[in-house]
Amino acid sequence: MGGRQVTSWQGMHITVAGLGVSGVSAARALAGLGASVTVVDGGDSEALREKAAALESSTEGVRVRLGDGDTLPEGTDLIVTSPGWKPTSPLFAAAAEAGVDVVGDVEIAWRLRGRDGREAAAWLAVTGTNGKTTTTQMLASILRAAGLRTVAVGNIGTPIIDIVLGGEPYDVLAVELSSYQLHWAPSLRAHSAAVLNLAPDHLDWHGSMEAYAADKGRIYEGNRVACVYNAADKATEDLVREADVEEGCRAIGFTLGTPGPSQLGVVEGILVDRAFVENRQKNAQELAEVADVNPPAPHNIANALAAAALARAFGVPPKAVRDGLRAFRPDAHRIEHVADVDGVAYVDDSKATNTHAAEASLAAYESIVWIAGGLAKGATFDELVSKSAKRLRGVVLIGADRALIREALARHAPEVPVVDLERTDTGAMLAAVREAKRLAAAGDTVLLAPACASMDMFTNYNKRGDAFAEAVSELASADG
Ligand code: UMA
Repeated sequence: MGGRQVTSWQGMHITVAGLGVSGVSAARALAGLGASVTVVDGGDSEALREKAAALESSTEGVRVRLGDGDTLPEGTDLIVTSPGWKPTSPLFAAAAEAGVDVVGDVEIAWRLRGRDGREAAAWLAVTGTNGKTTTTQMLASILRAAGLRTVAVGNIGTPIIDIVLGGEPYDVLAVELSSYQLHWAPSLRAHSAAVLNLAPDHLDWHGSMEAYAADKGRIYEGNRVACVYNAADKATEDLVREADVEEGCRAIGFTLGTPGPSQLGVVEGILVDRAFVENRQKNAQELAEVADVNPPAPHNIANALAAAALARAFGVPPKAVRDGLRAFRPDAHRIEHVADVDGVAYVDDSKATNTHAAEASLAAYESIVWIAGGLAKGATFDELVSKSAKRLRGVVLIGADRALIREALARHAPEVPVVDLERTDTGAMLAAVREAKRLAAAGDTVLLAPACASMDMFTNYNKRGDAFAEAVSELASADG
């Protein structure tokens, strides 16, 4: 990847790989700058056809080719890829052969910033295997509390090109970046950045753990003020050490313990800053109380400390950290930690209404009592159950299509105890939580991740999640 810096897009022939969220955003922006854009996508569904027609008719200079994601369009000067495309894709092999560069939408956004003549907003960037969306949202909340014009963008779902070219003036952006996006953004140089943690993930895409870590580590390249790392995760600190940063850029750690100099940490229930204070050998600055973090679970306190470190690197005062953390509300019913009772965590992922979402939340815990079932909407459960079997301590089934899950469990996890409640009434949730509690041991997680829609029993998934939380609190107070 040569990293050729393009200054004029007029008349360039650009191939955009992927007609997803980032592909549509990139195609519109580049055509708007005068490029001639061909979007290619390996898919050819009805939905993609409709999307292609809408894009072609609304944007001059864009044409879409569906059903072939492998062949390089004639005359391509540059490929702008969506993050999901693997580096080993045949399209990129063809590009390499033809001497054509491949970059991602984040790289394009970086090159386009400040185009309107205004000073470009600074980028505070967040990556990590887990917690990056929450941390990015917390960071945006803190920056807003400081009176700054900001928005949370990137992997979080809002394509960053749209924000950079959108015309709205921002002081600073809270940017969530995935390892894929980092891979395709060679010239990105953030003001400051954080890697929250590093665990094996997306290895099929990156090829190896080393390649995955190296792509995550790119977030620190060229940082100007702070590289924020997790003191409990040495791999993140190693990435800081390996990064080539601007003169004077500091390594800032966060820890759930007492912070050393140049760290943020926790002392007697208080989040404290020993990095961005005068005389950090002796002084510490109180930022917020642990109780200001929503929810105050350990992994989330770590997220809050990382967000606070980035905000402080940008010069945000301590009070705004507290106010921003207080104002932050996690997305409801999305892997929401409801309570800890007798050493068992109760987690509401009622929003997991399909197997894909349920698989993601089941992957987040080691030993699980799983509450599942509802309306399957034609789904099958073999893959989900076989992938998750080793994590299951027990299963409680509710809802209309629970037999489908029960049969998949019998096939792929015959040794896991299953309680089939044979109920579809609203009150079944209390019985389900009671059964789950009975199956769980200290250290386990009781996880509501139904992999099904809720409408057989509840008005919607919000009501299902609320019923779960009420049942947990009822059982906890009955105990207490
Ligand atoms: N496609 C092909 N060939 C391929 C791969 C994909 O033709 O080899 C086509 C698909 O048919 C589809 C399109 O490309 O039409 C999808 O592209 P994409 O998978 O890159 O998805 P986008 O819709 O552009 O969304 C991407 C991010 N997706 C991924 O990284 C997989 C979104 O992150 C992000 O919100 C969005 O850009 C805006 O920046 C999602 C995600 O799952 C949330 N991220 C992963 C994660 O968080 O773990 C990294």
